[in-house]
Amino acid sequence: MSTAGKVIKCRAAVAWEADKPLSIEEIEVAPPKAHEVRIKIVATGVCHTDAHAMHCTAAPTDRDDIPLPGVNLGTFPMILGHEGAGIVESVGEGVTNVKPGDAVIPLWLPQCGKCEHCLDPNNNICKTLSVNNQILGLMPDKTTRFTCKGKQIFHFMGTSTFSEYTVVTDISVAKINSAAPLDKVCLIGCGFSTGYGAAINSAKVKPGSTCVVFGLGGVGLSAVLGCKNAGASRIIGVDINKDKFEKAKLFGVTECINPKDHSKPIHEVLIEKTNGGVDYAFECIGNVGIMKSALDCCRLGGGTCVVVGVATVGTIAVHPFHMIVGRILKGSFFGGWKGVTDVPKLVSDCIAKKIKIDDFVTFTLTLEKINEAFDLMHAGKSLRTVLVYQHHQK
Ligand code: PAD
Ligand code: ZN
Ligand code: ZN
Repeated sequence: MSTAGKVIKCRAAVAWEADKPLSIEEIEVAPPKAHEVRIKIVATGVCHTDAHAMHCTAAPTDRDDIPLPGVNLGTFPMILGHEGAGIVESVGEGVTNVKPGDAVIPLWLPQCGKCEHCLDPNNNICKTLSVNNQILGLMPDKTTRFTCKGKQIFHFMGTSTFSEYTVVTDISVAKINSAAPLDKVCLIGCGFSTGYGAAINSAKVKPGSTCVVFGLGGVGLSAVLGCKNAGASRIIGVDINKDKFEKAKLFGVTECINPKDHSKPIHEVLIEKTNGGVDYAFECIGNVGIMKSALDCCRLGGGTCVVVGVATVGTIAVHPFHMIVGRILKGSFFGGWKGVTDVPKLVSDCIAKKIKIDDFVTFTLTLEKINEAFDLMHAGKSLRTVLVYQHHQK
């Protein structure tokens, strides 16, 4: 029996308040309104940005720091998750780009295709992100599609994939090849694309160059793969967890450094090792101190530091002379990809085995085990945990 136009009851992991484990609840998911799409989520990755959001106590409107566009940290109660893949269940009025049955990846960075940023081939930050109420955990009409125990539940990053069903806007959905393994390509929804694109699009790594990647988690190793595929000849991996090194080498890291093994600051170690500094440095941790180290180890006259990690506290203290001598400091949001047009291509590259996405999945769990996925992340044991939904309750 069709569920279109009806409220769907399903399970979701609800974050009721900060610093508490997520709780598995039965929720109600309202039908999609105009220009919205309801998706049956099949699988979702667990990204460190979800963990940041779980531990953020200040609501977006009370924050004294600059809010990250589209990322609603601290909007409790909410349903987290932004690295999912699923099948369109139904669509609202006026939706023409997808139809029920299509395989899709929800996008936390929309692509309206019409604004100046979308029309610029070098800009992926769609202007709608600043005005679509995603930062407030709401749909564009300022309401939510989720309720639980009579309470309104907020969305997260416009995707909320820690639910068996979710509702997104039609500019926040990429239609992908239905032959794709959804329990693997879900990682294209955030971590993989972010790191890989930071090297390919944001840094535009040149063949023969020397790169350093700080943080060898899912995002960092995706950056490593991007550097490797772009032809970098030396890729140095930096992490304080030495257990990350073996796997990092399989992805293309040519040498590993643990800052704990050195008495000198890490940027000095790197400048010495590379005879003057690296061509490209990627910060994939979210620590402002490491962002500074990443900039400091860049070579004079063009060494480029790309900030990828999300830092929820602090600022990068940069002496102007560091920039005058030609170092470049830049950021990367979703790896510079335009979701609607580029995500399907990345998925095709996975199907063609040009990208070995399976290598990033270290654990596969059910929705009930979601808190274990966060424990594995915090213990440094997982590259990515993917939750595969059972859909046995409706
Ligand atoms: P992860 O927890 O899997 O990996 C982080 C890695 O950093 C781990 O291996 C840690 O051991 C290592 N680490 C921690 N502290 C240090 C330190 N002081 N020195 C060296 N290594 C350290 O996280 P992830 O790969 O899922 O995400 C990494 C960051 O990227 C995180 O901040 C996340 O919020 C951010 C992110 N940004 C975007 C974007 O669009 N810019 C998208 C997705 C994720
Ligand atoms: Zn993410
Ligand atoms: Zn746009």
